[in-house]
Amino acid sequence: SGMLFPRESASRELKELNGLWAFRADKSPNRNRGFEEAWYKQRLAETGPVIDMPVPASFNDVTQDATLRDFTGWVWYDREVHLPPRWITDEGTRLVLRVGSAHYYSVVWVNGEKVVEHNGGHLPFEAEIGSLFRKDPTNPCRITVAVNNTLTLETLPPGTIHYIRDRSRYPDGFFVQGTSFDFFNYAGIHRSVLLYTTPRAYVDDVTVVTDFVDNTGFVKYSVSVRGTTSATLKVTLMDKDGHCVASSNGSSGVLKVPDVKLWWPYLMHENPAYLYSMEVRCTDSSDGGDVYTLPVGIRTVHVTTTQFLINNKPFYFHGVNKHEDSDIRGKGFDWPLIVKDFNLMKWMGANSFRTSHYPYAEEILQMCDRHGIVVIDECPGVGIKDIQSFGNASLSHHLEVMEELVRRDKNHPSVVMWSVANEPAAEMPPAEFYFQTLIKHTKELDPTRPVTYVTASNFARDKGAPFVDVLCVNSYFSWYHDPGHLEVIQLQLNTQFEDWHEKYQKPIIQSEYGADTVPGFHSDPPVMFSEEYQSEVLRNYHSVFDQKRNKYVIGELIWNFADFMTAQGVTRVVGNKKGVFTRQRQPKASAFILKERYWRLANETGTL
Ligand code: E9O
Repeated sequence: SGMLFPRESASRELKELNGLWAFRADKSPNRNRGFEEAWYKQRLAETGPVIDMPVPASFNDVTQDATLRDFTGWVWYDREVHLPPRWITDEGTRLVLRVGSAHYYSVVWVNGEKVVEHNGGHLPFEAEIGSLFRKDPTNPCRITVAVNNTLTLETLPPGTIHYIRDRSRYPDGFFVQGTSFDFFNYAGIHRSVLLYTTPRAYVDDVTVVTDFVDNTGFVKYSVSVRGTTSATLKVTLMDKDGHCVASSNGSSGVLKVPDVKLWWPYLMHENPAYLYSMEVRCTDSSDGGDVYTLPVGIRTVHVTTTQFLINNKPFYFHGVNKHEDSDIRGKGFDWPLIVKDFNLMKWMGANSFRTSHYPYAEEILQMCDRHGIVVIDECPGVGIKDIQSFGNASLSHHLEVMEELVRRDKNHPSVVMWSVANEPAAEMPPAEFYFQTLIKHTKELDPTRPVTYVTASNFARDKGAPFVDVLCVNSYFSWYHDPGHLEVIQLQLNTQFEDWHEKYQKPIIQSEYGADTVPGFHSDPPVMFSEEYQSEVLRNYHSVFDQKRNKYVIGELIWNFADFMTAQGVTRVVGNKKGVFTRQRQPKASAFILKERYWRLANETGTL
């Protein structure tokens, strides 16, 4: 089935269940008491002590409980909802419960009955729940969600659990959740939980693929309808003013758009991010029919051996890598934070970002569609370092995650490329079959977008690079290698580009570079962790980008947009400090360097 973003319409109602839920972490020795005692069968508050927990939010940073901050295992949420009676009594209404994301493994019950389970922390899942109420319309609706943040070598991202049984040195039950990725494993219900209705016969999925020739745009669409065999479909494409520009009947077809206004990245065109609305209306004899409206941007993406083309014009990525991360809410969805981040990206002239290292909230991609910011959409394949994570169980889960990701994000004009992983151990022998299979599968799911993964592996030993469309390379010259030696950067970066280019003849994005910087640390001459050092690292990288960017280097994405939380460790001082903004979104000196550079690049390469 599809996973259309829930939207209200003449035929669809929606009720957000955000706010305070009851919450209880299962701290029993085997972390399994909640299942043994079937906590889902009653109100959570009847099973033992509960606390208030905001949804959406990570649970880690909102309490004063140190054991909850670093908790690994099952946590339980519940709340009751009052359903509008007509949602229950009207046989023609279909009622769906949807979770935008919960990290990592979730089980959901409604009034004690299990309705859905989901494996994976960054993508939505839903269940039809109307039938549970039809028997007894007086039922209240109690929703229970159990979420487990344990990571294993078969999850994405992978992790390991180490039990330490030395009772002379460690307390009873001591274990460590290990990870090999560099961000804090925030957990909980991270995105909106909501209920929505559709008619019995409903629009289940819509797929659009766009193209243009001269002044004519083409929107190839296909629609799947469920709950009926006799529906008639009407598809109408409207411009910004609501005027119909094309229409069609039938579950698939091509809409021809005269005088097309293309979707352009901002900074590349004076009228960027143009969105049409595609109204899909299905009418069934038995009820009033369903209406779903999808924003559609008409644009094309192509990759040559040296260029990344959007609407056949070369596009240069000057942007950032981000995280979903902030004080207190952790990875929880937060509109003020999102709007602030977009304002900062525009302030600095960033035209693109990578969703390092997992799929971001759909609302963020919708912002990108509307603002003309280009996205490399990355799946949670980060920290794949252990050979076991290249095994069959991992691969088949990874294929499923790509299916879920493409299903969710396929219609966003802002999404121009899929990234299937970040810095995997791509030199290991099984990496070849793994990435060949994964990339082939992704291209079958979506033949219209290029596919990459981000490598930190050596060009000579990388086993997955032959299969990508664009090489995305991370490097940290003068930081992890030759720390303190700014003078090696230009030589080593030149060599890096030439090596990869010579071997593969593919366009290259510098997908990470940067330096940890404690805001307010100053030093001249520059030393590591000072604002001056970060600025110098950037200047040195930039001078090489400038030599290569009209050749085959097609982009530069700073690591990172903002400081972010990580696991505790001796190389991290309250998190990773490679942000050009602090975690509170205030600029370091480097932010001004990027701002100047990105606006200069926009003026040179765009139409401004
Ligand atoms: C992935 C990102 O999530 N790339 C990392 C970033 C970092 O700041 C991290 O936050 O550490 C860099 C990978 C560095 C690999 C080189 C290791 C060399 C050890 C000598």
